Amino acid sequence: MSISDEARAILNHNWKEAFTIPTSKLYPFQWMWDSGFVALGNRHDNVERSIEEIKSMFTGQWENGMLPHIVFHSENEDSYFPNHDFWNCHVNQGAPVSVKTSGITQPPVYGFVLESLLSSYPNHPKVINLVRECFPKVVHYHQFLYQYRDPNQEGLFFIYHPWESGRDNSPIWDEVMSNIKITKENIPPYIRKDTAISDNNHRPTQDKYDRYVFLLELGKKHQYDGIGIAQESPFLIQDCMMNAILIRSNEALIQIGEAFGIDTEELKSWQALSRSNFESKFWNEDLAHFVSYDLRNEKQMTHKEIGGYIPLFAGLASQSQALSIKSYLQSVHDRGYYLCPSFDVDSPLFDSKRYWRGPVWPQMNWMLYHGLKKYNFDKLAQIVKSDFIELVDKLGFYEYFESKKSHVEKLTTGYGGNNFSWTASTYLDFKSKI
Ligand code: 9WN
Repeated sequence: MSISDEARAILNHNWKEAFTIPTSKLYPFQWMWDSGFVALGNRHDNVERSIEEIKSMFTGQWENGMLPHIVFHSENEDSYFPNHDFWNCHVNQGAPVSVKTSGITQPPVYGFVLESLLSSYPNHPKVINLVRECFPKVVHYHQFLYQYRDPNQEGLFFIYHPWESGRDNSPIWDEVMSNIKITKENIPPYIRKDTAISDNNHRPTQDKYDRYVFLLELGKKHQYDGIGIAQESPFLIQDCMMNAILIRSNEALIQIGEAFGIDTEELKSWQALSRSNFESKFWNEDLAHFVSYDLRNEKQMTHKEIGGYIPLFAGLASQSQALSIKSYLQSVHDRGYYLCPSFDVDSPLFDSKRYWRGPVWPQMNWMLYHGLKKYNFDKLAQIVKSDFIELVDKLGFYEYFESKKSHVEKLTTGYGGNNFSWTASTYLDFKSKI
């Protein structure tokens, strides 16, 4: 079996009739941004499956527009914590009744996912129908972010839980998370499931999990409604990557809307506001990097990390900003790392094997590759693509990978879950000619 055939077999195995799970046991439900990347990988061999995948995701959309980070289609699975009972989303009257969901969101990828499907299949009637059907739903989701998550009307939305960022255990959250005081009274008892399935040394620590639960409970207390959360949450971050992805998806929706004759005035005004504040909020001249912003403590979070390269994907970097990022990444490559480590390789907080603290992540390489291409950094883009392919060819379809080349030489597997959907789909997308 070729390696691409293995990728197809993984996607077949993880397909559960109408949606794809990231991997069995560790993540047995539909995750929001994972599904977007899976739809991109599936489009080459089975675009009908990509269509189903996206439709299934939107069955979880809330009345206020929120797209949740997990849709629990299969309620009997008990290998994941926190499950639907723990989230108890019915504290919010607008949570869907037909499916159970989580109460937080994830990176807003669906605008650019729809655009990518459409550019692969501009005349496919089912793709066109999907775009027509989902366009208003994605706009509604973006409206939710601007309405409920942007208290100062800056066009930049906040997150209140590291799980929303998709980069759950990144060191950028450490300072804010460590300031949350945990007592027996402020979190309910709970039992983790992940450490029984995946290596403890690769997963977030118990201290982190206590704080994840604390923030979940805070969301629940406010019916998962952004407005009360903005007043109380100690974790209130305008994440650079999340906002860059929102802007990239807005741009995709504007293009689609214009081609389909749909009114895009509201989208354009959101986009103008977001773009106008992005640089002043997120660019850090001393680091020559984009960084995130701690809205609760009103300061930039001065770390070099992978989310700071995603503005390239949205075309938000000036030529000189893009050049500094490029030369930094080139130096990381020259110093013996696979691109792209998820955190600053020179920081004492860097850990090349622990969840989001240094390893390479498939979907991040996908966005970075397209970002570098946008600025015509073709050689570096090629390295980002071929490093990922080399890691998979050598280590298999894992959730994430060791970033230090000298360590990879001694390894036979990647890290986290195996037979992972976004790894398989990114592999197929990178290998395709479209
Ligand atoms: C919480 C599914 C998800 C990804 C995230 C990744 C991890 C979950 C967890 O797995 O997060 O959402 O339990 O650790 O960090 O990016 O979407 O693959």
